[in-house]
Amino acid sequence: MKIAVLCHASAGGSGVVATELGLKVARAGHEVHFVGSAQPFRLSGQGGMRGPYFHQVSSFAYALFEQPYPELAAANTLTEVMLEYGVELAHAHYAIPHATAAIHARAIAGRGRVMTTLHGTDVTLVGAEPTFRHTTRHAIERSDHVTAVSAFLAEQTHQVFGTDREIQVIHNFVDSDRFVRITDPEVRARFAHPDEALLVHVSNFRPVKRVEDVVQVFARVASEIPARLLMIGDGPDRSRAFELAGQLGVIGRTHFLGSFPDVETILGISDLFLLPSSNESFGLAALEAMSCEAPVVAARAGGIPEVVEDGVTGLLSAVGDVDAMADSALRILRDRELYLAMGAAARHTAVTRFHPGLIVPQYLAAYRRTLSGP
Ligand code: GMT
Repeated sequence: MKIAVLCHASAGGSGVVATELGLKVARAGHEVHFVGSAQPFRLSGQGGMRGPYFHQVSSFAYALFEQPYPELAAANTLTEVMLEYGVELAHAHYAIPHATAAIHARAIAGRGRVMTTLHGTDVTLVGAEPTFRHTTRHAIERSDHVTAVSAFLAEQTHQVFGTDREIQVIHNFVDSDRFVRITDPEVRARFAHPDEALLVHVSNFRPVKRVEDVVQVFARVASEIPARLLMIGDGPDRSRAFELAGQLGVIGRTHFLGSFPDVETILGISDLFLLPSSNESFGLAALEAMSCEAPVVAARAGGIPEVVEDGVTGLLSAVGDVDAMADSALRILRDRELYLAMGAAARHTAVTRFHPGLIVPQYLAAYRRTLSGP
C-alpha cells in the first residue's frame, strides 16, 4: 500500500501515535509519506532509502492574507503527493485540520480514500467549539473510514456531533521493548536519591492536564515520605505549576525537565505516574509508564479507565480530588507488595492488550478495508 500520513508534529500523543504507526507500517513493507508543516519529532533520523518520506507543507505569507491558510497548503501538498507518488490512501490523524485537508485533496485529485483517526481534543475540546463544529462534523462524515483511540471517544463523537456514522475503536499501542523498567541504579541516581520515591508526570501542560493537581498531590506525598517529582513537557500552565511548587515548599524536589527527548529513560526509572487530567481520550503517556512497570494514579476521566484498571494497574479518583489521589499514591508507595503487583500487572496489560503486534494489524486491516470500500 502507499499511504500518506497527516499529523501534528508537536510533542503530543496524536503525533507520537501517527509517527510510531507510520514507521511500523513502513517497516512492514508499505510506502509511507508523512505530510506536515514540520517533521514529527519521533520521525527524526528514521527515514531511509525506502522511506518513510517526509513532505513539508510550505507556509506562504502574503500581505493581503490575514493568515497563512495552512489547511489549503496541506491539501495542496497532499494532492501533489497523491498524484506524483500514486498514493491512494490518506490517513489523517486529528479531524482538524487534517481530515478536512485530506478530503479537499481527494476532491482535487479526483481519486484516493481518506481514513481519519480521532485522538481526543479534536472532538472533546476544539471540534465542539462553534468555530469548528460544522467543519469537524463534515470531516468525520465525509471520511471513508473513521477510527477513535477509545470507546469513550467514539461514544463522545456520536454525542457531540449527533452522528451515527460507524467509528471503529483502535486503541493506542506502546513499544514494550523500548518502554521497559531500567534497573541500573546509576541511571536512577542521576534523578533521585535511592531512598526517594520517584513520581513522574508527562504532558503538554495544557489546562486539561491539571498540572497544578500534580503538584498538589506531590506536595501531600512529599510531606509524608521522601519523594521527588519529575515534570516532563512544556506548555501554557508550566509557570503556574512552578509557582505552586514554590508556594507549597516542594520546589527543591520538583524538577521541570521541559520536552525531555529521552522520555523512556525517565519512565523506566519512575515509581509512579500521575495523570489527573479533567479529560483524556486515552492517556498514551500513562500506557508508556505502565509498560515500564510504573503504577498509575489518575483521574477517572474519559478513556483512562480503558487503559488503567482501577485497583489492578493503578488507582483512579474523581477529577480534582487531590486528597484521594495523594492517599492512593501513598497507599501504593508504602506497600511494597502492592507496588510490585500493580507494576507487574501494568506491564502485563501493556504487553498483552496494547502491543504493536496486536494494534498495528488492526490499522493495516482498516487501511485495506478503506481502500476496497464502496
Ligand atoms: O493530550 C494532549 O494534549 C495531546 C493530544 C494530541 O492530540 O496529541 O493527545 C490526545 O491523543 C493522544 C493519542 O491518541 C491520547 O493519548 C490523549 O489522551 C489525547 N488527549 C486528550 O484527550 C486530552
